[in-house]
Amino acid sequence: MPDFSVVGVWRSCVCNMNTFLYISCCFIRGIKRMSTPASAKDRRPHSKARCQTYPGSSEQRQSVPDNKVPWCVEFPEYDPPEYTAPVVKKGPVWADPGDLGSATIRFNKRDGLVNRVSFTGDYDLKNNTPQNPSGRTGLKGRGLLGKWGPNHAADPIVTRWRREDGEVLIDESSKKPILQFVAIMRADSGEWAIPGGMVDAGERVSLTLKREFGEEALNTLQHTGADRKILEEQIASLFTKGDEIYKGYVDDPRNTDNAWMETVAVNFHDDEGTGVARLPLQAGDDAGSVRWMNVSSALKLYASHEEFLRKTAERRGAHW
Ligand code: RP5
Repeated sequence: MPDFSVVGVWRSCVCNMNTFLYISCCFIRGIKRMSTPASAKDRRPHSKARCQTYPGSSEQRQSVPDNKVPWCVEFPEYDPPEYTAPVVKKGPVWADPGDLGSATIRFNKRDGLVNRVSFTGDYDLKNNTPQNPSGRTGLKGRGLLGKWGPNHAADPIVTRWRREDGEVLIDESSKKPILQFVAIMRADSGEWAIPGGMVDAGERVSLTLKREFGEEALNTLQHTGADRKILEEQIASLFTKGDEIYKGYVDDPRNTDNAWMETVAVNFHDDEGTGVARLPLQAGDDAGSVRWMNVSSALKLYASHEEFLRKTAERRGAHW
């Protein structure tokens, strides 16, 4: 029997209001997602960002089922542990202060030299703490990431055609030419990856792309004089023209509920195979190894890098 008392009517209003807010939350997030770049639209729920054991530690994430990843889906038992790696807690120059209460950080803005704007649109703040735009990760804090909110990186995808005796090789099944890209083995996880890196404070992305490629794949830091000049000229010439492949959130295992990776991935293609394609690769900086790797759906790479290579193959009309 309906309760028409003042309390009853009030309860019913609050209850309906909650339902209304819940539906609105999902609807608004849906609209927000629809207005983000196409590259971010077709993403599945992040999975590497929910890896059980946090990288470089023994910290365990709370398990988050696929359907509970979006913040707008209720998950009353959600109470993830908090973890910030000791190296970040020490407060190196690239890290934010740990205590957000006293810090004056301008989230969703360019904050001095630090870019705190997300490619996914404005992210939510809860108690002045950024909320991962891709949803729950099973861990609070910053983990290994220095910045609260987005941590910006750049990924140079350097490609050439696979050739034998000067002829471009065609894959027998797809009848499409085979693309190769410069891959590095990450020293931290041992996984193969694009030689990307973090955008330094105030640095232009175009410079990060060149710098990271030079340091990790050609070991430019260890070269001096004329040698280094030649390498830098070759890189500069290839990197004058690139095709943007992806811009947005990265499903990185270091992500947390409050800190995550975003990147701009750009393809630099040596079509004739006469420039960077011929340079001797040499692993440097935080790369354990480097090599030209065939591009195909068999690739198993770090974070979202397989996805970036799939898009590159599509753009170049190459075998996948
Ligand atoms: C990934 O982490 C990005 O796509 C980029 O490749 C990389 C940047 O981090 P570091 O290599 O500098 O650790 O999310």
